[in-house]
Amino acid sequence: MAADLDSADDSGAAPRRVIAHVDADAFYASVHLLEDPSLAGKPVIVAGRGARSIVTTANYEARKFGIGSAQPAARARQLCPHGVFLTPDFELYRAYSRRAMSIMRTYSDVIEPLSLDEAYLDVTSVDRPIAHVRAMVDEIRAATGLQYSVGIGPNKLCAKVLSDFRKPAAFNVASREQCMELFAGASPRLIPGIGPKTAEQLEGLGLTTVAAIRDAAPGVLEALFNERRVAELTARARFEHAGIVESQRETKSVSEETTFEEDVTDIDELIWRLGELTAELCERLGKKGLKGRTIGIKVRLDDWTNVTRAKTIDDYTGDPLLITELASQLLREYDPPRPVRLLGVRIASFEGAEAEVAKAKPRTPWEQLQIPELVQQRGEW
Ligand code: TTP
Ligand code: MG
Repeated sequence: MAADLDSADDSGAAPRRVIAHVDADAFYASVHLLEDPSLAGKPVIVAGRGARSIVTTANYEARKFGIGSAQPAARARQLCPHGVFLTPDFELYRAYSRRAMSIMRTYSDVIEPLSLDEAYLDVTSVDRPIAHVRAMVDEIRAATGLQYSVGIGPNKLCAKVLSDFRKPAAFNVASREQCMELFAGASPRLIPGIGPKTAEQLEGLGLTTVAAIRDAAPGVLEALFNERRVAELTARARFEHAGIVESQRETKSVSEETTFEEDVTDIDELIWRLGELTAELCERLGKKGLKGRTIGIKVRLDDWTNVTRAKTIDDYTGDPLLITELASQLLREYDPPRPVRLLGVRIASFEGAEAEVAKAKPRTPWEQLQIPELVQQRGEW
């Protein structure tokens, strides 16, 4: 059965793997519920306070009212006036995330956190990977109260899609072939790497399901996409993915941005705000021990035009005064022609970045690992 996991395995093109993707259920909302048990059973919505704020997440009680991430908070209030609306508390989320991730690290050395509540783990080298991951989420639940949904498959793509299937408290294990079968009729939007724009283009071609992309007649996809993209889309529809779990993700850039309550036109005010953002940015840089030499700004105008400008200097810096000065120069040079809705500052090209990548390279020799029977455990779900 193990040989069925991935056709690429049979050809020897890709090493055999067992990848898990774990994602906390209604993460921010769950944290608030754990901190305040009196919220149990109530619809809880986490959103900012400002007029333009959006919903970051809502618990499953609130989702029954049609509330979801990225919805305007005002709309959520209409949909669920009796809901409990809370403002985000990132310190608290980070604390829960740290505890959960530190338990994960005791279960696998090869772990790639994607966000506070989400990570890939490579459990190829474990004897009984399914039981292992089950024990891990049980331990996290016992220690923190957080419930994670789990997907386990032969690659990151399968694992990711599986963890999102039948949430909350999902625990899905499937081979690549089973994923193809399971999600054949699903919208292409389900597949990471197929965004709303691509999905619309695919719909224009009459391809409204994952299976339709996989089975598209030769030339159909080529009408809209270049050769490389066609190969990528077809591979994704077949749940093929060669990416490895990157246990040490390199920080490529650090940025801070803010959306104003009211659009700002005055350049001096913008520069003052840039100074504030840079101070926060430098604090984060300091904590990470990073210095960079590319400084950039991001400006979103009131008509949603997005503009970025960047400049690379000779020496690495983490100095807020210097960074503010360079960012201000970029802003003055651009001279926003319309009121500004969002302003951001970014730093990249970090000192020692190349050395960090080199250090991250040596990984478990996948080729030597034996995969236990994954598919046979199907009875678990
Ligand atoms: P998700 O894992 O996408 O969502 P979730 O954990 O709230 O719910 P699910 O049960 O479907 O996994 O995101 C994790 C957290 O990231 C989420 O709790 C809040 C935050 N977030 C935002 O701030 N904005 C967003 O648009 C999304 C999707 C998430
Ligand atoms: Mg989540």
